[in-house]
Formats: sequence, C-alpha cells, structure tokens
Amino acid sequence: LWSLMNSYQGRDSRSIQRSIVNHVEYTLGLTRFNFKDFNAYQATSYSVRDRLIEQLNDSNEYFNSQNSKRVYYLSLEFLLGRMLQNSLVNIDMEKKYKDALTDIGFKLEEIYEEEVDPALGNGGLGRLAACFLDSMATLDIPAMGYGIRYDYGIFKQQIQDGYQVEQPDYWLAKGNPWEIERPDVAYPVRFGGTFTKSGSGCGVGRWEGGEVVMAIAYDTPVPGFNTYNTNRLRLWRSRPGNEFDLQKFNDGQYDKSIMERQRAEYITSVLYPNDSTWEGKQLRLKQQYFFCCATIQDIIKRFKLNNTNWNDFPKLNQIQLNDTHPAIAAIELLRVLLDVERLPYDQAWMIVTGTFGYTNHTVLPEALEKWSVNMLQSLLPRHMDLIFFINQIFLEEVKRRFPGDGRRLEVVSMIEGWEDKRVRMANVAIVCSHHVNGVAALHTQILKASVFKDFYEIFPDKFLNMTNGVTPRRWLYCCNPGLAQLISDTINNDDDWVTDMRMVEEIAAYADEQGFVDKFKQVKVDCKKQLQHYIEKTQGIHIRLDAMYDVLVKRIHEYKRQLMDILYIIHRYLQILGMNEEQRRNVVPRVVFIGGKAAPGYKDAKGFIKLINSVADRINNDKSINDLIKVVFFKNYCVSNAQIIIPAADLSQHISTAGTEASGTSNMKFTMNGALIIGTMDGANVEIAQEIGKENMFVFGADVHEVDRYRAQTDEYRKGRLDGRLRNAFRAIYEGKFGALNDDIKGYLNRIEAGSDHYCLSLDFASYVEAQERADRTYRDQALWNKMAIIGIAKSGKFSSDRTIQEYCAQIWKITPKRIPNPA
Ligand code: 26W
Repeated sequence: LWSLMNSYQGRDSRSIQRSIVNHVEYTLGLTRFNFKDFNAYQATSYSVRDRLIEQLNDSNEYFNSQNSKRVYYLSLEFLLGRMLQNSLVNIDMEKKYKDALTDIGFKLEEIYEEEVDPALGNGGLGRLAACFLDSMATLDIPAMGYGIRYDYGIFKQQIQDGYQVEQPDYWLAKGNPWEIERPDVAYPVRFGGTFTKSGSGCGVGRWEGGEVVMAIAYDTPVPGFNTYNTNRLRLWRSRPGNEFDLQKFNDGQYDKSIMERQRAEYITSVLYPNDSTWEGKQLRLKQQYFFCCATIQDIIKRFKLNNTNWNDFPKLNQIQLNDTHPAIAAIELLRVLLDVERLPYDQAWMIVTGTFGYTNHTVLPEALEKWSVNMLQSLLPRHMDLIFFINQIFLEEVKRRFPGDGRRLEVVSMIEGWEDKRVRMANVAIVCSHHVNGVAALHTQILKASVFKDFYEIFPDKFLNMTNGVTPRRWLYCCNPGLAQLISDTINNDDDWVTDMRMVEEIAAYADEQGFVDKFKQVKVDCKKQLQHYIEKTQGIHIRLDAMYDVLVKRIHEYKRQLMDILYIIHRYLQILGMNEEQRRNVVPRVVFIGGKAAPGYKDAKGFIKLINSVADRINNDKSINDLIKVVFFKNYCVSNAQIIIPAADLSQHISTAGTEASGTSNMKFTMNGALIIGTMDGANVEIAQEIGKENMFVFGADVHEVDRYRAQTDEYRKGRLDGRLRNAFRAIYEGKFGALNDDIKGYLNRIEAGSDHYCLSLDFASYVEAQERADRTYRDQALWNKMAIIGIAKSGKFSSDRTIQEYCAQIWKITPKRIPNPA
C-alpha cells in the first residue's frame, strides 16, 4: 500500500501522455485514437487536476495535523478566468505538457483557447478575490475561499445595432473539469419559519419550520506558484432538502410537490450582474445567507476536528468579508454560538469580533446594502432579532462615550428609517469586525474622513488601509510571456521575480540601453499583433499596427467616465477634419478601444455604449481621415480577453472622477505590462504615481477637494463655465453627425450643459485634452515613451497581490506562512 501512498503522477513525457490518453478513454469515454482539441483540453485538464487533487489533499492533511490557523475569504464573486495555463505555470509543468502534447499532435496554446472563461463575478471585486486566492496559495497561507457556484456567470455581451444585448452565460454546458463535486459535504440551510425565545437579554431559542434547502460543496484546487501548497476554493450549490410537503404528496399532487422542491435550486442559479448599484431583491439575500450559513457550518466542523475550547476559535480562524455581501455570516456565527453551542452572550460576541474582518470596496452611496427589516424578519427571524440586540448594546456604549450626540447615534445605528426600516449592512459589518479596511490609501482616507467618519472616531484602531494588488502570475507571466522572458533574461536568468515583484526594479537600469529597449519594443509589437489578430477574428475590423493603442476597459459607469473619453474622441475627430494635409501629418494615429459591460438595468450606461458605437461607425467609415483614428468597441470584455488587450496597450485610461474609484486594479496590470496611464488622482492611481513618478504618467483633473468645491457650486455657476470644446462635441451629436441617437443620451448631455455635472466632465475636460496632447507629444518621441513604460514596469512591484496579502496576514489576520514539506 505504501507505494500507492506516494505520488503516482509521473512528471516525464510518457506519464503525462498516458494520463491524458487515459482520461480521454476512461473519463470522457472516447476512443483514444481520435479526439478533438476540445477533448484534448478536457483530458489535459483532468490530468492536471489529478496532480492538484493530490497536492490539495496533502496540504489539507498537513494543516489538519498541525491544527493550523486558517484564513477564510468569503466572497459572492470569484472572477477566476481560465484555469489550465495558470495551473500548469504554478506547478511548473507548462513546458512538459507542451512537449508531451506536441508529441501526440496537439498545440498547447490552441488547447488553452478551448476552455470557457469561468466568470462568477462582475468586475474588480470578484477579480481581486481571484488574485488573492493565487497569492494566498503562493505564500503558503492555509486559506480557503468560499462562495457560490452559480449556474450562470456574468452575462455575455453582444452588440446589436450598437446596443448591448445580454446573453446567458451557461458556463457549465460542456462540464467543468476543474471542480470536484462533494455530495458528502452537504449542510441544511433554513429560511423563514418561526423563532421562539426563552431567557432574558438576547435569550436562546429554537428556530423551526420554514423551508430547508441543502448546500452541496464543489471544490476547485488553487495551486500556488513554486510551492507544493494547494488551497481550496469551495463553492456551494443549492439542492432541495429532504423535508417535503407530505400533505401535497398525500393529496396526490406528486408533480406539484416535486416542482416545489426544484425551486430550491434557483437560489444558486444566477450571479446578479449589478456592480455598484444595490437592488433589494429577496433572492439575492437568500443567496447571501445560503452560502454564509453553509460556510459557517463547514468552518465550525473543521474547528471541532481538533478543538474543544471555543476561546481558541478566533486564534485559529480568521474570516474576511469581501464587502458587506457576506456580512450576514457574522450574525450567523453569533446565532450558532448562542442557540446551538449555548455559549454565554459575552463570550459569543468576543468570538465573533475576534474572527471577522471587513473590506469596503466602494464609497458610492447607491452601492451600500440596506436590507429591509421586514424582509430580513420574514426570511431570517433570529438574525433580525440579534441585529436589534447587538445594535442596542452598541448604541448604549456610544451614548456613554459621546453623551448628547444624538446625530452620531442616528448615523452609526444599524437600523435606518422609521416606517420603512432598513438594516445598514456596512454598519453591521463594522461593529462585528476587528478590522475594517479600504483598498487604496486615498480610499481609506475617504472612509475615515467622511463615509465612516463617526465610526472612525469611535474605533480609531479598527480602520486601516490595504492597497489592492494583482497576481503577477496571471497578469504578467501568463499573459505576456515575451515580457516575462525579457525580465528573466535581464535580471538573473530565472523566475524568482515572479514571487518577488520588487526584484523587477532592476530593469530600470536598462531603460536607456538600446539593446534592451529594442527587445522591449519587439515584445510590445508582438502583443499588438496578437490583439490585431483577435480583433480581426472576433469583430472583423482591421486595425493598423503603427498606431497608438489607447485602451479604456472596465465596467461601464458614469463615475468611470467612458462618456468623457468618447467626447474627447469626437473633439479629436472634429479637430482633424479642420486640418490641412501638412497638419495631419503631425497627428499621432490612434486606435481607441473602449470596452466593458453595462448592468442590464443601467439605462445611462447602455446609452453610452450606443453612443460609442455610433461614433465608431461614423469615424471608421470616414475615408477622409485616412485611419488617423479608429474606434473599436471591445466586445464582451472579460478575464480571457483582458489577457490579450492589456499587454498590447500603449496608453491606458483610468479617468474616474477623483474620490469615486476605490482603487482600480487594471491600472496596476497595465503598468506591469508597459502601458502608460492617463489618469486622475483617484484610487490607486495616486500610489502608482508615487511609485513610478508622476512624470511617467499623464496625470490630469481635479483632485478630491476641487471636486467637492465644484459640486458645492450652483448649476448656474457650472453652466457658465461649460468647456467650449465639450459644447462643440455636444453640438456635433445633436446635429446628427453620429446618426440618430435616442433622446435619453441627448437628455443626459442637455443636463450637463445645464450645469448638472455630478461626475465633473466639464470641470476636467480641459485638463483631459491637455493630458491627451501630452501623450501624443510623448508618443512622437518613442525613446522617451519606451523609457517611461520600462520605468513603469520596473517600479510596479508594490502592486503585486503578494504584497497585499502579506499586509493582510501581518496586520489583520495575524498569520504566518506554513510551508508544507515537499514530498520526496
Ligand atoms: C450590491 C451591488 C454591488 C455589487 C458589487 C455593489 C458593489 C459592488 C462592488 C463593490 C463593486 C466593485 O467591484 N468595486 C471595485 O472593487 C475593486 C477591488 O477592490 C476596486 O479596485 C474598484 O475600484 C471598485 O470599484
């Protein structure tokens, strides 16, 4: 038996081939003599998964045997992106699989393209969770991610007649070789019913009746880079519970009763596609509680394997809340400790506040979750009761410390309103957590100084900053192998920098060295060729290579100001139309890419997409400007095509109104890939400027204070100062230069003209135009441009998510790496 206990996954080419072919025959049930690229993808993935399972089980065994402290990252979103390349790279077998596959007639690069892009997230918050998983595994942190296994990920975006059309993303249609279904790991989750209490204070009691659904675990292994450690991402799927309506069965309504059971499955059907506006949908609340309840049961079960002293719970378990979406987990833990484990309230409360940390990701008021008390009461009666109770205790404490400060009580209360009472989930999360963090320095300052000011004064030590980061494995090593190779060749001929991004700083010394710069230029051209090919293939548009690739890709939102970009393009177009031949020769040709999804119910954002497409239509078909501008609406922006467009960008736009973008993370990815940023002093742009130098970016626009002052002015004031070039762009639209646009977008522009300019387009337009002109001038000096890009890459080390996770470990979770001994 011992021989079986050792790894039987050989690392030589023959073993790899045998494993793949075995999976073709025995897992897929196909003949090993004839299979397609997609089947090769499946079999290769199963073969890789075998190795990952082995590492996962060994890691888990080891941590259990050591009773290791663990971190749990709770998130309603994990925007993982494709797994095959990342997994192969992390276990250091990409080359071996490539050769093994070549031998049997397959190209690994083509097989990568067969994978669907698992997209169980909206944007930055979900992608951050995925980067954190990669870093936690790489840093040997005993950690797990917990979330929901949605049947439908973020919708696929199509464009019809210039408008966004949403298509369902049934990502599981052809199976998912990366997950392991665990029917044996299943927990009941109750909704509704009644709660009967006994005792005083918060009391204890029984929660009965209602509807019980089951949570079934699906595990995905998360390997670290250059370590044996492999962590687990556990996603829950809802299934019908075993209780069923006997009455209906007895009445002979068998079919009806079965159908009712099926409703349980809807809970995990679909990811809500809203990013940054909150909707009070009951199903969404059910999703949140469903996954939190199963997760808390799972964590407690693991704790009980080795422990009996509840006071050890916070020492051994840290739970991080990715925004307030999973905040109900804190109340659920409290409930279990009180009503199931029967701990005294004080002890239970200590355990809760010792366990949770809360990360805030947005300051937009419309994004803050406020569940109606009525809804909570009917769905989760005990939780509502407990929220009232802890709120009362908390407010009494505030009253003692800030006597006579009624205004403060009003704002920090977990409950808002009188008739239509709502629960402010951010307030619940803050009070239940030992630490609350923002995701960039400026963002954290804003939390302390305004959004959560009154809390900050109550708990000054709770608040801290954890500037976001991105994984250099996916966002440099995998997506830009040419640049990765150049870095390795230049600094020390190996890949140490991949787990220590600060090492890349060494390449700054080569920013003036012709040989290095030439290689860098070649890398960029190769990436641009790939993008050119992708655009030709997917959108049928031919773009020139010798243009500046100017990229703005992110979710479509007013605060991110895609509208300002397209208005600038109109301005630029009008300018070129007015130029003579001589002047035109001086224009830097640009291909402008704008991409991103709009939330399906966000009318204005959808209007912006139509406007961008209309402008593209007009400009791209205007032969007179001879391709000096080409506008591409980059369709269906997602993780897999981000990996193509980011390495190919020359200029990258991060132009949110100062004070609105919590951090931004693609700004970091673009910098690592040698694009220059045109951007405002917002979110992490501020820190990028600090690291790489303001002189290596095109910074523009009002800062947070100027934005505040401008917003405090009257419409009259703003109307009187409307930027002239902006007005001309509006005119061109009204006159129908870009086709017949609907009244909504015209109305939107009219309001800006009338001085209603919350996102400060008119305020920032002049300096935006000026920054764009600076970008043009710099681009004409290619030596300077490349030097700036190289310095950007060199100084981007801070923005590795490894640094971020190290900060979470040291300051919030108080956990140190646990290196698993490598098996011989
Ligand atoms: C409830 C609806 C909803 C859904 C998602 C509201 C808000 C969200 C997220 C908080 C939106 C989001 O993704 N925020 C982004 O988080 C990133 C990671 O921290 C930051 O880099 C972005 O600046 C922030 O917009």
